[in-house]
Amino acid sequence: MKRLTVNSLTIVVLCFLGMGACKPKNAGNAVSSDAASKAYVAPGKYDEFYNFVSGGFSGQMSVYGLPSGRLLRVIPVFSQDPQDGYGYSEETKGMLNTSHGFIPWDDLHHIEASQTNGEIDGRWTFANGNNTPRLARIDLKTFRTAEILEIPNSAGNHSSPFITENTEYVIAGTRFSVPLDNSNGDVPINTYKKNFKGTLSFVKVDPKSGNMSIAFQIKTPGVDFDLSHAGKGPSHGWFFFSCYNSEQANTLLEVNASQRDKDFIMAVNWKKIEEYINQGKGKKESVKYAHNTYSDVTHSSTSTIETSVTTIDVKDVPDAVYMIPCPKSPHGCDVDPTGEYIVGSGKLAALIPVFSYTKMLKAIQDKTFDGDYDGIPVIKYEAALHGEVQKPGLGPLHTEFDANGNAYTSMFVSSEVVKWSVNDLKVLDRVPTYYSPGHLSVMGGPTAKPYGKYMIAYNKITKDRYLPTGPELAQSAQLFDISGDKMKLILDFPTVGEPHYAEALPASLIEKNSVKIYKIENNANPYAAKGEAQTKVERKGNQVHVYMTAIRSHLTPDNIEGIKMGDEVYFHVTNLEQDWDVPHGFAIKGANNAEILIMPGETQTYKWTPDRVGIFPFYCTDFCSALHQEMQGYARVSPAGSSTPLVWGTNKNLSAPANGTTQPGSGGATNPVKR
Ligand code: RUQ
Ligand code: CUA
Repeated sequence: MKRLTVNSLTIVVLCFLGMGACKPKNAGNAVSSDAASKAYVAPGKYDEFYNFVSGGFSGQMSVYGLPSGRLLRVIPVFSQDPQDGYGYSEETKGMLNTSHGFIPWDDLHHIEASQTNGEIDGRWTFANGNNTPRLARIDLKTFRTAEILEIPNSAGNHSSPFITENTEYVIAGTRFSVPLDNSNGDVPINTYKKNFKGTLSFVKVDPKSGNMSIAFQIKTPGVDFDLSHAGKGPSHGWFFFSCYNSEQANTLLEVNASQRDKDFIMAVNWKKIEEYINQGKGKKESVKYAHNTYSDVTHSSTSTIETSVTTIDVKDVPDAVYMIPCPKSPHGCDVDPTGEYIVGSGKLAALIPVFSYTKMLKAIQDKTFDGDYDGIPVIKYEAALHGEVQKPGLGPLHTEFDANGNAYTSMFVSSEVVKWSVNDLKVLDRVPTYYSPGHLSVMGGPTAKPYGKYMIAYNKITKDRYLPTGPELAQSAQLFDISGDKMKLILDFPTVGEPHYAEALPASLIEKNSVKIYKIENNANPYAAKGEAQTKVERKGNQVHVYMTAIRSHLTPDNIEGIKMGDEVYFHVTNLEQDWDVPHGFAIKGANNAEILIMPGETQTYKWTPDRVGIFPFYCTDFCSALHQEMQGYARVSPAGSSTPLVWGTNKNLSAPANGTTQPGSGGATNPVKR
């Protein structure tokens, strides 16, 4: 038995270290036409589900209809997006502000949909920024990023943004332990064990507005937190975090953090910690982190630098935190729909341990401990264990659940998805995937009420599957019908970015809440022109502010003179349309900027610093009407110090034709435009 384990582990390690992924023989199985018809959604019909998929190193979130696999939209979150000017317009730049300044990129790994009573409620999705630790909230009424919160005392926000069953908290567990922000960080790296700490941030979500705030951070020993899930039902009040590097290595982790036979799942009784915090046991620490929100009324972001956070040391919360041993570098940490079973997936393990919440509680009560880890009681492995799934495959990563008591685990090394029964831990079915699956997503899989029906695997490597695109190949998604006993491949398609986690929402939850326009009368952007009569151009020192409007099919003003070298020009463009789906865009020649896209009733600002004298055409970038190509204009840039007066207008002669002199720039009155 022992020997077998060692052998399989050797294979696992070899696959991991040297060979990359093992490709199963029949992975290339064709999708039968019968199966493929299950993925067919007629033109004009909505998909039943929409899968919100992390973009990984693209920093964005993509939304695919399922079962069709049609890409619906890419939602910009942590990266600038030239498609709609997110992070380029003056109003949205603040969303990407951090304590390090403006950061136009992050690595988005996980998606979590807001829940009420353990069920998806269709209000928000959350996302983690892995590199410069951040949490984002996306408003599903607009498919826009509404809020980004930086996480202090953290580095690599990987164990995130998992939530509790009523969205009380969204979690941010640090991947890298580091010296905390207000300690002396100028220490030798090999003092890791002494100076490096982990943190688990519990971020409160306002039930009405969704606004996030850090309630408290738990300071932990210097392990790496990988993933987590909240308890639900009976285990509501607990959170479970997988951690690796319990060796506390600071170099060559692939070897040095793979020494111990078991790492841990950390079980955190957050209800109890709330009590400690309410009793004043927390400590205020000064830190610096950005909190950015976006308003649909001012159509602007506000970025605030927060300066304090409440921390509590794991040593000061007796009876609230326990360690459960979990074999070999656990990755996924998943809780079944009943809330009773906690599945730990050891990347280097040849079995899947399933823990029982009830047994864990009993072990705590009976103090069935196996010593402690840095002062945290370690529960005896067998005492918390419901059982092990034997020979599930190699390299288990993530597990999701259907509504019938089945679990689905992705196997990175043996490149397959394995279906097993949560009750008796028997393997029921296995299907090959094309190369190595990372996460998988069952519809409603992490909730208390899974919808089941489909499971989608997001694969890391796709050699031979798609048309070669040079050295880097497209990532792959594979959709399986799981309505029967056997999983059936019904579709595969390439994806954008590098998908990790994904969560699916029924179309019906999204459709009913969708915003169609922003009411122009509610527009509180300080630079809004709520009608052509309010358009104007103002000089303030070297700043030129253009209050511009857009309506089919002209911009007002569309002729502007009097801009000079050395000026910064701000085009504040208000879209006057009040019809659904009529955005206008704006761009000007030579601007070091992306376009901006302005929704009906909204104002967005485009900054341009002219670099030479001349005439600069600008135009609407969105094909908005039959006369969209006519939606254009000119800006004239004169030398610094020249006497060209500031004049503007649409359908108005700016220069006096008789003597060729320019009229004084007194007004932005626009001659009536015939439509
Ligand atoms: S991860 S492939 Cu960043 Cu969620 Cu597991
Ligand atoms: Cu407005 Cu094209």
